[in-house]
Amino acid sequence: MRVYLAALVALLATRTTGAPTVDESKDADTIMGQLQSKAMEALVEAEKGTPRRQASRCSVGNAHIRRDWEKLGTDEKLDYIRAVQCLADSPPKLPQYGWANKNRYDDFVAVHINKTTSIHSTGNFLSYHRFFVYLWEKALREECGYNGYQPYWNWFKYTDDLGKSPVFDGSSTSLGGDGDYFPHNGSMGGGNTIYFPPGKGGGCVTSGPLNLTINLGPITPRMDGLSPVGSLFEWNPRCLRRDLTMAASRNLNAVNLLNLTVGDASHTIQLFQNELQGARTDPAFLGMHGSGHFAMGADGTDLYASINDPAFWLHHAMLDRVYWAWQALHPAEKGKIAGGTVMREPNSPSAELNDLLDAMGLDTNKPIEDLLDTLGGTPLCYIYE
Ligand SMILES: [Cu+2]
Repeated sequence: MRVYLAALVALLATRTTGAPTVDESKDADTIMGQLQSKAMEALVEAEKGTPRRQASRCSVGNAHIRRDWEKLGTDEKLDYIRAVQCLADSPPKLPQYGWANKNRYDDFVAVHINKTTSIHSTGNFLSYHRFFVYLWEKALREECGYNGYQPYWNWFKYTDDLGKSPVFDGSSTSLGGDGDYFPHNGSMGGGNTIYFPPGKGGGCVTSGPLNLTINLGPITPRMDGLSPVGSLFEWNPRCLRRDLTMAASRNLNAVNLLNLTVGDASHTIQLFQNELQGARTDPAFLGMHGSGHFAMGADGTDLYASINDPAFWLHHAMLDRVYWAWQALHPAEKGKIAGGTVMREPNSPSAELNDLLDAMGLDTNKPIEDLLDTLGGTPLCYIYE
């Protein structure tokens, strides 16, 4: 009863002030934890007395839980890593397109490359990537026997030294460490407006348990010293490269998180998604999406083929976590979308809720509206912890 009352009081406070109250003096990780708790309270409250939810088989109580990589046990991390390697070692299932997709992981890479200009800076950016991470999680589980759910990279820790992050520390329970040293002149983000000096890597990832040969891309690498292939689906077998870049990871901070979730950029879906993607009128702002990609550096800077880096999935799960929390805390906006259908063409036709998200054979296509509720059961049923 006490818990219920506390939740109700918190919800009423949220409703009356119009924005959830968080202690803005705290660090980003603590603020995200507060937002996470308030999001859960709001979801529990919203479920009470909602006929659709009661009829649905999915509820907060039985939803799958996506967790911080750091919070997984050793066996859980090893199970995830094993399943990623399994997809990379399995034959492709989408041979029909004639792409250089040589394994099952490459199927996802090839679909992302193919869809790039219709899933970024568009009205389906958030829903498509949510769908995509779900399909990846499903493949890990159903095709490679992974027992858990998609973990996320908690951006807000180790921003000053990504090499200490359990995701990137190069240990046997990481997704590999920094790339080997490769002399270069840094990377350019934000449409060549933002300069990132070189880190200590830039070359092949040789540490950690994964043994990946990547086959597609790079298409638009932003790191000096990486050359694009001549065509989108050319076969270019090589190692995965990283250049852990703290000048980018430091954008993943409390000021930007607060702006997105309780501040000026939190009020509408359009403001929220533009801020998340760095589509401000200020071109020198990268947003959290781009900041995470440039923090990985090297292959991670390639809008088309950054998915070759297995940290892509943990980064996009974290983006989805922020979106999920924002949705729970902005009930009037959570079912809306905003934006066009072609990248960098604001005058392209508007995205609509019944537009199909094209999985290109990875799964059946789904309308955007089916992906807006992670507890909707169509097909999603998960929460973040
Ligand atoms: Cu993408």
